[in-house]
Formats: sequence, C-alpha cells, structure tokens
Amino acid sequence: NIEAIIFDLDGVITDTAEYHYLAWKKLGEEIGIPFDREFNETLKGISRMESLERILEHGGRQNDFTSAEKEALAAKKNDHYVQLIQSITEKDVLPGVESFLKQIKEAGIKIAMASASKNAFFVTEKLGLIQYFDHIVDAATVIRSKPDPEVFLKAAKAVAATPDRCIGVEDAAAGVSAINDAEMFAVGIGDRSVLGHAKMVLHSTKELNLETILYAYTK
Ligand code: B16
Ligand code: MG
Repeated sequence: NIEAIIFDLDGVITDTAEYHYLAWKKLGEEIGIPFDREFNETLKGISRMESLERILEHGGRQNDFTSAEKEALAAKKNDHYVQLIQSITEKDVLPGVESFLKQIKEAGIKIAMASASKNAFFVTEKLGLIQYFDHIVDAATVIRSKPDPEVFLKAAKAVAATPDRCIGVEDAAAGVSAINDAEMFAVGIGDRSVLGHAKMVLHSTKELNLETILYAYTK
C-alpha cells in the first residue's frame, strides 16, 4: 500500500520557473552576464547557489567573486524573486493538481513536498494549497541537493512513510534520479526523452490521476 505521495513544487504544482528566470535575468544584467531562455532551462530544479555558479561560469566569471560576494548576489536574486511571487494566486496552480491532491487526501495517503526552493512554503500558501500538505521539507535543512535523494528521504521520514511505499512526482531529470535513488516510484511530468528514467511519464499535470498511478505502481 502507498503511504505517501511526495511532490516537487516548481514545474509540478505551479510554474514558478518563469519568475526564477526573470529574477536571474535581472541579476545577470546587473553583473553583465546576459542569458536567454534556453540557458535558463539548465537551471530548472537546481538550488539557488548552484544556479548562481552556473550563471557565473556561463559568463566566464566564476573566479571573479569571493564567497561572501556570491552570497550577496544570491540574496539579491532572491529579493527580485520574492518581489515577483507576491502576485501568485490560486489561478497559478497547474491544471489537474488540486483534484489530484483531493483524491490523495480522500484515499488517506499522506502528502509531502520535496522542493529545492527555500520559498516553497510561501508559494504553497499563496497558491491556497497549504492545507493539503502534511509536511513541506525546509530546503534550508537539506545538505545535498537533487539528484541526491536526501530531500525525498526527509519528506518520507517526516510523514512516517517507508520509501518503497512512496511515490515521487517530478518535472526535472535530477529530481527523477533523486526519487529513484530514494527507492521510491518516480512519476515524471514532461518529456519522455528527458524523464525516460522515471517509472511512469505523464505529458502534463492534467493527466495526474490516483487510480492510474496506483495501478502502474502495483503492476
Ligand atoms: P529558491 P523545485 C527549484 O524548485 C527551482 O526549480 C529552481 O529554479 C530554484 O533555483 C530552486 O528551486 C531554489 O529556489 O531560490 O527559491 O530557494 O523544482 O525543486 O521545486
Ligand atoms: Mg521542479
């Protein structure tokens, strides 16, 4: 029996990727590293500090800043981001997500979140979904980011679920790897060519359905 379903946030529950993009772009312009949407794809699901490192490398400036300066740049990006996410509402929940959460609750299965974002709690509150979650892992307590399974294992532990009785839902390749290494059942949302290592791949959140997923799990 399934004990918990553990969700990623950005790309699964809502599309904050656009806001992350705008915030990084603004910071990039401030330090003379312009980049486009295509490069931004490589930042999805990646933690704040790691994203900054990738941007600096992209601009050939990885050796130009001290670690204190890097902390300040990351904080500045977050200020831009926090400003943008103030306008998030229930309308920003991806299609099919809330009815899926309802199905899980009614089935008596725990719901947890394993996001790399330190703003996950705030965003979930803004989306009006906070009441569905039994636990949201505080990203600040996670030492090793995805693809490491740490965040998913922490989420399972918090809701007293056994990893092999958990389902993880992710939109990023690193996230699917994290779920696999946690020995959970991975459901990927997106492109099969990117998420082929997931046990089940759905094209969009509209296809999220508890019955179908439980069937695939038991098969
Ligand atoms: P923050 P997820 C990730 O969310 C985003 O995809 C990624 O772009 C972002 O850098 C990361 O959270 C950290 O976010 O700066 O708010 O702590 O996909 O793991 O839900
Ligand atoms: Mg994601």
